[in-house]
Amino acid sequence: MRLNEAQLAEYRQRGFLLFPSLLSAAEVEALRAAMPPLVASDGPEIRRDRPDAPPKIVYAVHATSTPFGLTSRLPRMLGTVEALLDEPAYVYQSRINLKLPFSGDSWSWHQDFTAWQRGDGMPKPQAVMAAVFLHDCTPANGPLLVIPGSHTDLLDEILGREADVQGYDTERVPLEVLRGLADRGGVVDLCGPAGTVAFIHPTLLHGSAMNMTPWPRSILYFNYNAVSNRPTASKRPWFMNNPEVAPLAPVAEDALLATA
Ligand SMILES: O=C(O)CCC(=O)C(=O)O
Repeated sequence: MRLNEAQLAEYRQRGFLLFPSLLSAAEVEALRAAMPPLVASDGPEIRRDRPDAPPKIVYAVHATSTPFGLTSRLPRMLGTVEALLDEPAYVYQSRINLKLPFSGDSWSWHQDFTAWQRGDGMPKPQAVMAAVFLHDCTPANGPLLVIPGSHTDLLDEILGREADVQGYDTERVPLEVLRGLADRGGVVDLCGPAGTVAFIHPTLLHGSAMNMTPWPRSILYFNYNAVSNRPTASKRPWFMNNPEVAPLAPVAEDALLATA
């Protein structure tokens, strides 16, 4: 997909672009139909709160499921990412976050790049997080929340003294830092019908609240990295830091539907 100058400028300024219904209802249906075997499987790439609890995160779906793998390579997805990065890309990490009815984790404010740099030695925030809504995202079911414009303020620099903090342990982000960024940029909930896709800068502050509805809220994430930006360390397993760093080749725009 081609992006025009206004869209590129918006991404640079606000740190995200939202495309309602970028995937059709039939394409979303094909992805949802591919979910049961993934959710029923077991192994380290499936995260649960307890051994008998339902999965809350399923990693590496681009590698373990053909429909999800094809989706990561649709020109609408990959072409948009490459336009934002201005270079070829690969999927560094993919996962489905299944926010369960009446529950689901809430995610405190964080930048994903912090974890990728500390966990895997990703050199630069030359990456894009693509969030594909597998269910409608509404204010009631714990949609992604973002602080527009916050990607230009690297929290690691603001919090230089906190360099030992790992992963998503961002609870200690001082409230005055968050308040300053939110006062400036506001807080926006990314809502839209299933099939909507948000392309998000990896240093944009984001989070989400719990799902207060009786229905699931699943979001599929493809975290694309520029091929020139491959991580320098591999402390984390393959499903978090994909060792296959060759540039992705696009498939036909109807490739996902052809599997249905
Ligand atoms: O899926 C969500 O609600 C939030 C996920 C998130 O913030 C993340 O994966 O970085």
